[in-house]
Amino acid sequence: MDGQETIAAIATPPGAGAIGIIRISGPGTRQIAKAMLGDLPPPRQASLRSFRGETGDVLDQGVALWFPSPASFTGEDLLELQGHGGPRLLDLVLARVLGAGARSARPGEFTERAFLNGKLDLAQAEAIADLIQAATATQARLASRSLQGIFSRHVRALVEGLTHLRVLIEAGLDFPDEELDARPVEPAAFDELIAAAEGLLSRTHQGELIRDGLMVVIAGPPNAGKSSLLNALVGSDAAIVTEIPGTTRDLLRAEIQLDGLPIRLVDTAGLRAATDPIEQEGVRRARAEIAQADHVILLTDDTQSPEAEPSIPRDIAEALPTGAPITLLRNKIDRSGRAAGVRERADGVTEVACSVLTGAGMDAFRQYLKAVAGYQGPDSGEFSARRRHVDALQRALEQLKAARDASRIAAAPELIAEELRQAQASLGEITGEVASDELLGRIFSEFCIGK
Ligand SMILES: Nc1nc2c(ncn2[C@@H]2O[C@H](COP(=O)(O)OP(=O)(O)O)[C@@H](O)[C@H]2O)c(=O)[nH]1
Ligand SMILES: [Mg+2]
Repeated sequence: MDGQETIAAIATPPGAGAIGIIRISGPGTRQIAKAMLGDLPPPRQASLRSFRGETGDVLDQGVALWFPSPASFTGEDLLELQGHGGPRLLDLVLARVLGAGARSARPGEFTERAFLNGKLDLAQAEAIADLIQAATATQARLASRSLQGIFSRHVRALVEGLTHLRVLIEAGLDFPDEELDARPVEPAAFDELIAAAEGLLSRTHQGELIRDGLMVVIAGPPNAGKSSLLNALVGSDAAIVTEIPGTTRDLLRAEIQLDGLPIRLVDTAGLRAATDPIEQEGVRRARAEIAQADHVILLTDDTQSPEAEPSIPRDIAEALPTGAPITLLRNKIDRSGRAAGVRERADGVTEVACSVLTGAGMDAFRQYLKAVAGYQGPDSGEFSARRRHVDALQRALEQLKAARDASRIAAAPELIAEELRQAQASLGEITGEVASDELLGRIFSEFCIGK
């Protein structure tokens, strides 16, 4: 990362538009502005200017916005040239800016500089990308709240409580002989913090669910009604349905929303010992999808074995990521005569009885899908969050609990202090106080150019 270079990019989307914006940031911006505009426009005011080429020819005319450091998005000197939105014209103006000493910005580089200059924290920077990529109104609303710093404030409040505890414990380390400070911190002092972390984890999980949704894989033997289920959930004939077993060979993907919860559905080839090489490949791909699923729906044809309690095949259970549930769906109850509904069996397997064809039991199944994911509805989200935030909070929570356990057995204060230090570092990963170059690279490379 070289903050000394001046960067430039077209900030508006590719293609023709009413307005095209070029952004320039860095120490050379002042010079470039003078060269192209003739003078430095008054700060933070829209100024009509001609954008001039190297020989003084007018390339375009438009609004120039000059934001001297530090009061700019990046914290550096920043210039925005708002001209006409013709792609060739914009290329021409950008080439002129690059010729005057800037280099092309990498994706997300403006936001990365804003982060490195302390204009926003890492969770806020991520919220910018989420805001731009939001596919639903709820996603956009929650990303905007994260960008405002609502999520970060919750994390900071937790860090504050943690710091307070650390001070108490580390004071005991530094002044072991003083009566007052040597008194061990009561385990109950941890409880409030742990409860706060648990509450935040649950809300962060909601935010992550609304942003990322779930991947639900539909599996089971040929002809059980898997493709029919996908069609019913999507509400259109996306997949081919026939009475011929082995119809589906390719994976079929569809995205749906249940009450604001995004779900990526995958319909797979029926799992059986296929002899046809095409179908074999389909079965192999079905298994590969199962290994990445958040939830597997295993269909059975209830007319085939209405009396039996079908079991979950071992290979499927083992292929599934840890923690991802499998649900057994007894389909075609319109012909088997079973009552629709969801029930938990004595062996812990959840069974859903329904008819994809008639729709009996399908509403209960939809409700069930949301409940298993822990989704509390579109109004439950408070801010947007990502998987890495959930992971970091989970780690911080475990470390907090470890600290409490250590204090319960009156362990050495050094041990307790170390657990708390680690919990604080985990929380610091969310806001970016603790972040590797690799993590930053991964986050900012997802941005679009010019942001
Ligand atoms: N009676 C009845 N037939 C169904 C139901 N669901 C699917 N089918 C039929 O079962 C056959 C196989 O369905 P399909 O979705 O292609 O199964 P897949 O091989 O698992 O994808 C088709 O003829 C469907 O019309 C149901 O709930 N009741
Ligand atoms: Mg099928």
